[in-house]
Amino acid sequence: MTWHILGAGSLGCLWAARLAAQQQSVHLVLRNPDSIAHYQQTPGVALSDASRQHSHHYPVSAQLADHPQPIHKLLLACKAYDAEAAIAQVAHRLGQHSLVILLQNGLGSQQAIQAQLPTVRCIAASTTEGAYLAEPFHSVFAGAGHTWLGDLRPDKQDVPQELLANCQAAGIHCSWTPHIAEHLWRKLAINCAINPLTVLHNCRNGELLTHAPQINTLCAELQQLLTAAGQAAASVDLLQQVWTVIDKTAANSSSMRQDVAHQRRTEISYITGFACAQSKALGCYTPTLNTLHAKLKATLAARGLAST
Ligand code: NAD
Ligand code: KPL
Repeated sequence: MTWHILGAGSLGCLWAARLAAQQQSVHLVLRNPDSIAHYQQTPGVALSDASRQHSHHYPVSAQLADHPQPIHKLLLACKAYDAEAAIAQVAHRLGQHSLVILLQNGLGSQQAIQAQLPTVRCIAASTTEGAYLAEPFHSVFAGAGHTWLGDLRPDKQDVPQELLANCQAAGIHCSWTPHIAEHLWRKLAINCAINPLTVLHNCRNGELLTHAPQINTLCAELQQLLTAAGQAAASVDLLQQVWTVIDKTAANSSSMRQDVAHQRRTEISYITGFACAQSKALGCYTPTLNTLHAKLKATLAARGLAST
């Protein structure tokens, strides 16, 4: 079955290249005719390994959102803040047998899209893979990882075997989980504990060791929040997990710090923004988290970046 990939950035091109390498039929859905024209000047989607010594091009076709072809399998690979608008552009091409994989970080966009498409099966993904763009349509696979896939609706748990087989055949390490919400909330909490502080202290992940008391307080509040949100399982050993991630990624800049360094919009509304909104709605006491979010917004605004 044909894949459509909406969002031809780092992860969208990474997926497109790997699927195309296995002769799976893939179409990129690009923003506008200029983007199509730009893409047509290239030899196709390019994929390099982390060393950038080996690159391959894949002549994947490209189309616009208003193309008449129905979409059966869609990978939505844009940023969380673009997701609702992007899906709205192709909603008329989706049917009740379509599958949509939502690759967005954080939380909030996935639920909004499932509400926007009540009859379409939306599968949320949580990935530890890492990629960046060397240039437009050229993805560098910077970090191998694993992708968890699962349905946000508890009543829809039949495993989409063909989809998983397609991904695995393309070398995409992935597994199905009936507990995707738990994965997403845990990743959200880890992102809340690490990413904003790396921006506020302008430091690499490992340097957060010098801010241990703040991280410990933050994790205690996040644990309370996860429990109040019905995600107690995601809160187990959160502090230990945060320190493990900090240790394993000590030399890295968090994705949020990289966004700020490149003057790109962050996904703050879907990370600390979502956590603070949930905390308020659930009546949790999370003063450290709230202050962190407010400081982050002020820092972004001072740098001329969107604070939503
Ligand atoms: P990206 O910015 O590299 O790519 C997103 C692409 O979507 C851009 O090319 C953008 O132009 C396109 N897009 C947005 N709206 C569109 C529309 N309406 N029509 C067509 N194209 C549209 O982003 P990314 O790094 O690939 O990340 C995608 C998501 O995956 C994010 O939520 C990110 O946090 C998450 N994620 C990324 C990585 C990574 O290593 N890159 C790792 C884990 C999670
Ligand atoms: O996921 C991450 C990110 O940079 O977005 C890490 C740093 C691994 C955890 O917050």
